[in-house]
Amino acid sequence: MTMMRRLLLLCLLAGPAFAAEPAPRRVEITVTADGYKPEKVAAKPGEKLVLVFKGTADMGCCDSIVVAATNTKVKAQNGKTVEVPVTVPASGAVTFACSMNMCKGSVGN
Ligand SMILES: [Cu+2]
Repeated sequence: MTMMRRLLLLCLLAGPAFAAEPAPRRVEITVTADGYKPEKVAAKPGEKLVLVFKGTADMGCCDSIVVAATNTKVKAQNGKTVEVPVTVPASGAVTFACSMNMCKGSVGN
């Protein structure tokens, strides 16, 4: 086996270990009739997160959550969580709101 081949083989074997991405940060957001808590989540441009919406007994219309950037609609339920993965854009933020656009929140800077 030549030196080149040996190096190539080593790279192929080591590759996947280096390519593995860290798990996205999980952020818990409590849904209340008063809005989303927290309603602003600080995150870096390009950062991947999982928004974990936690349902409560009194949510009003805030329970229907729309993430416009990914065209995602979810419904929060009392005592349960619903997860929405998001990626923060290079500039600005990912916003989410209830389907009536009354309760609002954002992830980014
Ligand atoms: Cu609403």
